Amino acid sequence: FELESSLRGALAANEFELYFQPIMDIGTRRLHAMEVLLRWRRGGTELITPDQFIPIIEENGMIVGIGEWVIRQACRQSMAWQAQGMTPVPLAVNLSPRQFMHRGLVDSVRAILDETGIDPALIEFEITETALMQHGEQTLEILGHINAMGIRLSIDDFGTGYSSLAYLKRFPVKKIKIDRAFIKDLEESAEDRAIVAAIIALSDSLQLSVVAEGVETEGQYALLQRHGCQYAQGYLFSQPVPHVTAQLLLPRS
Ligand code: G
Ligand code: G
Ligand code: G
Ligand code: MN
Ligand code: NA
Repeated sequence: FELESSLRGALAANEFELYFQPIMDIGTRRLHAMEVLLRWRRGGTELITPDQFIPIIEENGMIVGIGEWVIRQACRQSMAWQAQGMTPVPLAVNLSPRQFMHRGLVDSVRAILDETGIDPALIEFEITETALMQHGEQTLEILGHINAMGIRLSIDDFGTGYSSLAYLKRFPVKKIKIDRAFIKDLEESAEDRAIVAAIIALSDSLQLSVVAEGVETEGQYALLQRHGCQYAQGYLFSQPVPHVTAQLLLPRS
């Protein structure tokens, strides 16, 4: 409750910050994209992670305004890096279910693209399987609009919900992110290896790209490479960071 009341003024007080976590191309070990992760600098000092406040703002509806700020800020940041001569990489922004289902989403995204002038190919939205499965037809319509704008969609936390890859083919989705629960014990668990191998194989045949989340060890990385996984994200490469250097954004090829 105390958090909720201090959240009310947080946007106006400019207390939110974006962190960025690299998503690496496994084949080349180069940067492929970055996930945008929201942080709250409460009262200008204490750093609060999203698991502590996203559920609150998702419940009270503040996610809509804050989420719009995240999208706008990510677009502005990308344009600022480009103005500094850095090679842009796509930024993946998380959308929570309520944000995704909000009627104004498509219009506000369109306005942000116009206002910032960003190439929509440099923005991706991550949504969870659960959000996708909740509302059939309306979901398909919203995804269609987003896709038509040129923004790519990926499925976050894949494997934790109840969807199947075959079902996902109904949606204009290009990428899935295997939940870190399946990566954590990859080296010890033949079962997890079999699950991950199956997800990768089926994704390949459906022409979906695959990101493994929560990659923390070279052993996991080697296994993923051996199974033909394209992309990896995790502490092995970097934690989410507040400042992105030119070094990180080196040209990709
Ligand atoms: O950053 P961290 O690793 O603590 O993220 C925890 C959770 O918060 C993840 O599930 C992530 O998807 C979610 N999250 C992080 N940033 C945002 C954001 O900007 N918007 C939404 N809706 N969720 C976010
Ligand atoms: O041997 P292991 O328990 O890691 O096997 C787990 C699963 O991963 C099995 O389905 C196996 O066929 C698959 N697998 C193991 N090694 C490879 C590999 O080098 N390439 C591919 N594509 N699959 C592998
Ligand atoms: O649910 P989503 O995938 O959007 O959230 C990403 C979350 O995973 C963030 O909270 C981020 O800090 C966390 N994360 C990223 N890489 C790793 C990792 O290698 N290990 C663990 N344990 N968490 C990670
Ligand atoms: Mn995510
Ligand atoms: Na995830």
